[in-house]
Amino acid sequence: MSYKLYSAPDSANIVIHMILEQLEVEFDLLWVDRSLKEHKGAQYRQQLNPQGLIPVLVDADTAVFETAAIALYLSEKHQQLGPQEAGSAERSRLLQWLFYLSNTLHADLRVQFYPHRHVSDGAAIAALLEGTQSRVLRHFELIEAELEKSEAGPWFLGEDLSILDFYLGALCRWSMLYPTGSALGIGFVNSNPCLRRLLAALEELPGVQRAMGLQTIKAPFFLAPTPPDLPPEQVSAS
Ligand SMILES: N[C@@H](CCC(=O)N[C@@H](CS)C(=O)NCC(=O)O)C(=O)O
Repeated sequence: MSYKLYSAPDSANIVIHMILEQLEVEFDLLWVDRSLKEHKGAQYRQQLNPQGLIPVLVDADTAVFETAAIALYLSEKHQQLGPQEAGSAERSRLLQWLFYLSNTLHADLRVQFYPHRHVSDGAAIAALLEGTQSRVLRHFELIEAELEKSEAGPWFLGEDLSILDFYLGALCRWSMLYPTGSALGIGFVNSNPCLRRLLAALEELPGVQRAMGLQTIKAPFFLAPTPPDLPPEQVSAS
C-alpha cells in the first residue's frame, strides 16, 4: 500500500517529499489548498493533525504529523537514511541534530513566518524579526562548525546521506526566501562553505529533482532559491 503525504507547495512537506523520493517508495501527494485553509478544518484536525499543520504522512491506518517525526518514522521503517542502532553514538548524533533542526531552527523560522502570532503589537514585529534573524544566523554558524568536522563531507553525517540533509536543505531554502523582503537572501551560503557544499550535493540528487519538479520549484533549489510560481496565498510562509 502506498503512503499518502498531505502537502502544499514549498511547505514543510518538501522535506518528506524528498525523503520519499530518495527511498523510492510509492506514495500519493495529496494537495491541501492553503488558500481555502483546508488544513484548519475540523475533519483535517480530527483525522490528521490536531494542530492544523502540513505535513501529515498516512501509512495505512496510521497518521503521523511533525516533520521530524515523519522523517524518523520513514528512516526506521525502511532502515535507511540514518544510523539505526538504538543507543549507539551514531544514532544519538542523528537524533540530537534532528531535534535541533526541528525544535530550534525550524521553530525560529516559524516565528519569522508568523510573527503576528507572537506579538499583539504590530509595531513590535520589526524588532521581533530582527532578533529572530540573528538567532537563525547563530544556528547556522553552529551547524557550519559541526559540518566542518568532516573534511570529506558533504553530508551532515559526513559521507552518509541522512534525513538530516533533506531537513537542513529545506530550512536553508526557506531562510533565504521567507519572509519576503526580510529573508537572509542567497548571500549567506557563501559565508558558510560546508553548508554550501551540502546544498550543492543535494541539488544533484535525482529524488530531490523529482520532488522539486512536482512542487513547482525551479532549480537551483537551495543555492539560489526562488519561490514557486504560484499565488502567494498558496505558498509556504504566506
Ligand atoms: N512543527 C511543524 C511545523 C510545520 C509547519 O510549519 N507547517 C506549515 C507549512 S510550512 C503550516 O502548516 N502552516 C500553517 C499554519 O501554521 O497555520 C512540523 O515540523 O511539522
